[in-house]
Amino acid sequence: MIRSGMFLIFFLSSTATFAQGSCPWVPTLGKTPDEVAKLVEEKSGKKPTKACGGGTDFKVCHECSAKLSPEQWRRVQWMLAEPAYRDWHFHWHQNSVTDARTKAKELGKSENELQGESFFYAHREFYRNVQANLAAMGLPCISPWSKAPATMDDPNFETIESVLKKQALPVCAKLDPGGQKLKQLQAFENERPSAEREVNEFARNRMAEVRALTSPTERMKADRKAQQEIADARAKARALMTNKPPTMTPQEEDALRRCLDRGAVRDFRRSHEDMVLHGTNEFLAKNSLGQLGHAIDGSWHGPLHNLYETRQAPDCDEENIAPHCDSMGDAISSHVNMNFYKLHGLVDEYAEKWMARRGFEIASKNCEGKEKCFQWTGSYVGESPDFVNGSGCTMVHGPNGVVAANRDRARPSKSSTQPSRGTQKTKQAK
Ligand SMILES: [Cu+2]
Repeated sequence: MIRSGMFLIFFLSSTATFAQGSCPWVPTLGKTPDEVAKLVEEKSGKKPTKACGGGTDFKVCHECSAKLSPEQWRRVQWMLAEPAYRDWHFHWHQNSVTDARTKAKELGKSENELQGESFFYAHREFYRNVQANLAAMGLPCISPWSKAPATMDDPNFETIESVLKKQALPVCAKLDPGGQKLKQLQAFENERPSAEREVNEFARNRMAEVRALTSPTERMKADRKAQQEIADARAKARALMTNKPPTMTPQEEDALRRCLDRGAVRDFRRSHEDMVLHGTNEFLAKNSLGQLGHAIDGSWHGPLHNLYETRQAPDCDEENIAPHCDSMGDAISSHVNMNFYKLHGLVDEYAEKWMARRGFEIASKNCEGKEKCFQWTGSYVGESPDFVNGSGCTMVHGPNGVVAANRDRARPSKSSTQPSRGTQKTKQAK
């Protein structure tokens, strides 16, 4: 069911100024960098000379900006919010693994490697399409986060820090005005998993011994003894930890713990080590591009999405396709969010670094006759919208806001084998 609000928008379509062939978006998928640059020049009247992040593939911009105003961003959001665009990104995540599996069998290659390459490849296409469309409208392109923070507290990674600050709930500030206790508790929580792993293993072994006993009385006695030993081991492990929890009453600790229960921050802190590791020369030398992509996709990429996840507006259900439905936590909406491009631009920096180390200057699906060219093997992009006058062009923004045009095209057809999208909440696939 389409929400009544959406009906209103679609009825407006009969009065919209949209006409066949007047789709404002520049289609970039599968085009060479020169072809994209030419399209940008035609629309904007200026030859693009800059790449904002990424390599030569991205030389489609006039200028780069760390941040666009919400109004500027909204202009390209109309394209990204198109139902067919949402489906494109969503189904890419749904289908890229299957595609890699099929291709791996055909080529006798590793599935993970092909998937990892496609992860870079497809996101490059998403990224480039946004950059080109911003430039075509005469707007600056969005610069990615340029490097991984050396530590979680690296001042160069201000955006992360500002998110952390924003996420500190007011109630936490009240409980712990200087934030010291929270920091202590956080350090303690970060150290705890490794300490607990050992105790858990000890507990597992001890309980296996108990279960192996056949006499019920002996088993009961042994169980009591084992429980005590496990409790002692837990207390000992806590005592050996470098970071201690702050001294406070159990109630206070409980309340403070709730402040810490910002899962996204915690997860990102845990995966931050990988973020640094994946950029080291040793890691880049040892792994193929596909392995690198697969490693990033499976470690810090997801937590970084979650870190920037904002609560989806209450009216953003499965049917609401409006541009403000741009939560970073779901593949149906994350690509509508500006931070997605900052994040995937950063992901792409790793691919660039990998290529540079090996002397590649360009990457192409067809390197024939080209020098220093990395030939993509995993290059699954899924089904992109038709930007000329089809499924990628059902909404056009007018001077006073939304003009949604062409009612027939507003919902792309979905095959019954495809999962319902809005209900998918994938933690890694975004
Ligand atoms: Cu992502």
